[in-house]
Amino acid sequence: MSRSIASQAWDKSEIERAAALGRDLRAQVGGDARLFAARAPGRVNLIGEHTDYSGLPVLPVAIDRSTILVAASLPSLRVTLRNADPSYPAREFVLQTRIPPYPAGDWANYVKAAVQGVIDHFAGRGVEVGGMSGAAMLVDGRVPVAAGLSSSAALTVGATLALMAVNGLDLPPIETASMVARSEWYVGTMAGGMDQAASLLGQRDHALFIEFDPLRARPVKMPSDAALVVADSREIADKSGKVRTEYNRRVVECSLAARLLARALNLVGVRVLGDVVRARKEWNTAALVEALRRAAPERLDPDLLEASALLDAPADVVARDLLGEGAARIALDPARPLEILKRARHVLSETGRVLEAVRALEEGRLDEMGALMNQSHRSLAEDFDCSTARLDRMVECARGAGALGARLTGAGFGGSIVALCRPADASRIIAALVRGYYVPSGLEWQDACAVFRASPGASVIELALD
Ligand code: NG1
Repeated sequence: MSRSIASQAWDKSEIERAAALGRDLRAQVGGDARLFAARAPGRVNLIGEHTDYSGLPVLPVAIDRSTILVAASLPSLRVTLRNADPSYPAREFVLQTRIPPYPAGDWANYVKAAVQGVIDHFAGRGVEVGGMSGAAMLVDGRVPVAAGLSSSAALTVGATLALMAVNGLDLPPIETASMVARSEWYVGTMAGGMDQAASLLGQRDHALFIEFDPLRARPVKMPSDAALVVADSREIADKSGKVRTEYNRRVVECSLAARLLARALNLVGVRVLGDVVRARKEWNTAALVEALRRAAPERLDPDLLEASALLDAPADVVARDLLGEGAARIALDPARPLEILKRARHVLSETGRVLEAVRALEEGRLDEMGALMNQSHRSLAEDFDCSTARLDRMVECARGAGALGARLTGAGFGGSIVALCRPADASRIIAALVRGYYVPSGLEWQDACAVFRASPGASVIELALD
């Protein structure tokens, strides 16, 4: 097997996985078909958690765990989809202007999200959906699922690149990242775009300083004396259920905080906290939090009546702006008040930490980077209420064994932690997690806890099988 388009981003095992998928797909579609293989990594976020949907920066790395998706064009509008893991059932759907999703939780919705994104984007550039080719796709995902490592973004990015390749469509990576940034809205998560950008724009041995509105990314070299231990709590952070409700609630709380702050500061056109930060060149967390404290109670009723009075806007308009409309409208638990002050304090202080973290990494000040990660975890636990007792225990274990810093990574509510350490300390930290967390919890640890490396972003190649 060789690659007709050379790409140094793929490692040997990924090429082998693509070749195996390619042979299987060729048996399905016939020997003459052109085969394309997309490789899309997951990501681990070093710092900047729950800031992306406020339009504020993040600092993730693309990881050396990837999804490989092989595709061939079909002479129809059909998309057929199979997964190398038989627990994910085969699916088939048709390219059309509005693709109806499968019921919530279906794995193939991430592929539908990708396909819908490509259709919508290229419709604006004169590509009619009726003129596109469908595709036969075969997937092999090795990014741990529901672990806060963005297996969903890896699948969505892989499917996006594969569908574009079979249709001869191309975009610069930054534009592809903007296009797929909103794709998970299709599955009902109001996600911010970090995961897709990290998967597409990652660079070997670099973290990415990603900013939004407009999307841009700058690689930040990982110091050679730094290592990353990533450990999955095996507490399922499943975005199709309770975690999605919690996540979307945080999105609403943050955008309400932004609007209240904007009113207090006489700013117009504000949707998210990032708009406030961008409007105030000389901002600092303490001053903005104080302004919010003066402008509104710390928590507000979920019926939004009080919010509407404070914003001096009709309640139905406030509800539509914050919760969306129609089938996509977010339902808020009427018994739980919306936390405004705590959420804003996390997002604003986390933004400050991201900016300091970039400087600390660039200057090789790993102790400082570790301290910022520890502060981030605390803020996520205390102000954002998205840690769990198990994640807290793992973070403690890692720090106790010599990690320079450790924190939950991703949305939280389960999922993984990331620990920053000196390479020589990594095995001691893993051993401490095994002894202090996995064994007492009766959990398998072999595939759950490892040193991860920053890997290159997603790419697509044409396969030439022997
Ligand atoms: P994970 O951990 O992959 O579910 C989620 C969002 C990100 C970001 C983080 C929190 C999705 C698909 N991704 O990540 O955009 O908001 O939480 O920083 O929901």
